[in-house]
Amino acid sequence: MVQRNKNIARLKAGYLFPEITRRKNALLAKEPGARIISLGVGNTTEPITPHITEGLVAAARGLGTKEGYSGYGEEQGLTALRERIAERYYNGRVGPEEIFISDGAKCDIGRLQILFGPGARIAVQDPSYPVYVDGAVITGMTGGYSEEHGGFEGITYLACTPENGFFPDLEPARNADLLYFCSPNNPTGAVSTFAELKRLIDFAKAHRAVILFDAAYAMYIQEAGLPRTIYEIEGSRDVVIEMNSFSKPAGFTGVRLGWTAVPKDLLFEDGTPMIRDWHRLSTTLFNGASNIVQQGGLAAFDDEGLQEMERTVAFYMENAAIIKAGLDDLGFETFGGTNAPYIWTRTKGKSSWDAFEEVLYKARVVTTPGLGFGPSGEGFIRFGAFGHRGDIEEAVARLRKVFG
Ligand code: PGU
Repeated sequence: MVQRNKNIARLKAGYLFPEITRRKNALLAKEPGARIISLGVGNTTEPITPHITEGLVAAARGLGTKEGYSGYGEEQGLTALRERIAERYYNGRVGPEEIFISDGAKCDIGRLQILFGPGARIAVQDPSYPVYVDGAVITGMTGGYSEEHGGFEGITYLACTPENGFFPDLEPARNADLLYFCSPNNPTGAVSTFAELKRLIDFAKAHRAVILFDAAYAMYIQEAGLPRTIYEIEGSRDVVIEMNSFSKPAGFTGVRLGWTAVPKDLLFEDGTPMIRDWHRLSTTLFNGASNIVQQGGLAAFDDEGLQEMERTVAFYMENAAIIKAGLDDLGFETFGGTNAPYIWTRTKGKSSWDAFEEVLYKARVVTTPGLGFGPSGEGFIRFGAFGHRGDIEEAVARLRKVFG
């Protein structure tokens, strides 16, 4: 018989978000009519805006014509799209030849683990998006799960708490090869400042590590004076790979489009440019994002598209403000929600799964338990700001009834 992949067997339980759906369905099985509002998984809800939709539709229609048809695309993605991202997003700090278009940030996080292989030692912010840790386990970078360590052996968890302003003490990551960092952060909603990212970069250089920077929520930053890409920090080009996504600003969670920037200055120990291996890997294991979708991305990055994305983000950020104000009124201690679509909420002493169950069963609102993001997530739950306005208002009204 075929042996089970021992790395996959090491994963503790199911992936966090399907587990939440399972618990929601358990309630629905008991009470088939229950009207549950989901503020759990960060899934967009609003229609794609008109100009971006038109980009998708025109591309799809074009495929049905002789002139508009195209097959396999350019290896790194549509040149026009890479040029537009280089110019309009990076202001030339990254060149089009350093951008790789993909089917989303999650998929690239997975492929990046393969780039570095099972020998790499990783450090993550704790709490963090579960794919960094689960992906590392699947790739064979870790040992088993240890209750004592509060996580997987071989992974360095860098606690991000209200007490340290959600910026970790980096020292424990001294021996790490890869530092996963996410800002604006999922799940805490914290945004790193220029000074903090400079510290991170200096640390990575001093210890010869690479930063894998997840900027999936960068377009949610509202305040001026905060870095929107880590490449705004000087000296970052030889130490950071940045991932980004159209999911949250353009509503492409189901459409699927993202990119990864790999500057030419990044080198492996033996002098090989990382971009060379990344090109080899991604052209071998991936055949490009859909040509239809890439045209949608191109529309998203022209003047009209950028304005539409700003309006979409503004809508979800109003949701965030409503949720945050509601929770604050009820005496919950909240973090985030001002530059990120997540409100990280202290559970007043309850365990995060107990708080999750309480909010689910009493208010019929789905959240995400903090522990699902790592050991330092215990004692918190995450509220996502994605939802129709009526549902957001209804959710807050229910929380008032239960906790008021
Ligand atoms: N990076 C971060 C930090 C994310 O929070 C998410 C989505 C992604 C990447 C994925 O981006 P794609 O471009 O759409 O692949 N996080 C959501 C959805 C859950 C999931 O499993 O992806 C969340 O609720 O945390």
